[in-house]
Amino acid sequence: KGRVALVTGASVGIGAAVARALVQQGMRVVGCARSVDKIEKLAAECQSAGYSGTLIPYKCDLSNEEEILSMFSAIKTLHKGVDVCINNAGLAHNEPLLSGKTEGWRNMIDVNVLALSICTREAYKSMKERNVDDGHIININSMGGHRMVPSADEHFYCATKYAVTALTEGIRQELREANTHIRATCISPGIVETEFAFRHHNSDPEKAAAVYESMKCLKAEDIASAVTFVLSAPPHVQIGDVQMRPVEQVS
Ligand code: NJP
Repeated sequence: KGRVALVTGASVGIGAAVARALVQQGMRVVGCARSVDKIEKLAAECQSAGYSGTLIPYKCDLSNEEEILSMFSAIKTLHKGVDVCINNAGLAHNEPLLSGKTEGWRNMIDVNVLALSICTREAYKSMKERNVDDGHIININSMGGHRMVPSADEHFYCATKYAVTALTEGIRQELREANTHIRATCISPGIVETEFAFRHHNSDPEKAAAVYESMKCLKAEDIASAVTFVLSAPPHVQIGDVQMRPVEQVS
């Protein structure tokens, strides 16, 4: 309560659900994305619902480091700093390894890997300069960050999420070496019913329809519940990774 959380990719899907849940719990949430109008709408909804926290919309293209650094500097000026950083923004282009376009690969690395790393470094800097010892970095990973999906369209995306698995463990180790009690966790969902999942199967709409019809997918709110669970763990508990799939998902 009263803490400042940054949620990246807060305009739709999982990020919007996480932002809403944290505002409901009384946090001051800076929600960023390119479509800031959607975050403004969500902020108004949170206010009308009478939630005790606030949602502050911030327009930021996370593939641009200068925009990320300006955002952290604005957060420092207006809200003193960040106590919790939820690295949620992510994307998947269907670009196989043997035929995909470099541009699509680069975009996935920029947002899924580099933006997450830059935000983590800047959030840690902000926590350290204010002696925040109970901060938390939460990375929204994927089950694709733990096993390769047998679909050429998803191989590069999986590689970026394997990077998130390695980065989360590396961040945890560096935080310990720095002698802080700041924690690092990743949450690894299977299929979640969001625009991401629909877009991802665009290349084969029949396949998408079959997947969605055949199983009850996770909801964005399920991931938001995992985030609030992780944040509510007692200070001595380090949750490394929460893997969650729909019951009916096989791979
Ligand atoms: O995705 P989606 P989800 N700069 O597409 C933002 C992981 N995941 O909520 O800029 C700034 O609905 C974008 O905002 P905008 C997945 O890998 C998902 O499902 O306005 N923001 C939007 O808010 C990802 O890490 C599934 O377009 C940028 C958000 O990112 C996380 O969950 C399964 C941006 C994407 O919203 C959230 O995914 C899984 C940029 N350059 C893992 N580019 C699943 N849904 O099935 C994108 O295993 N964003």
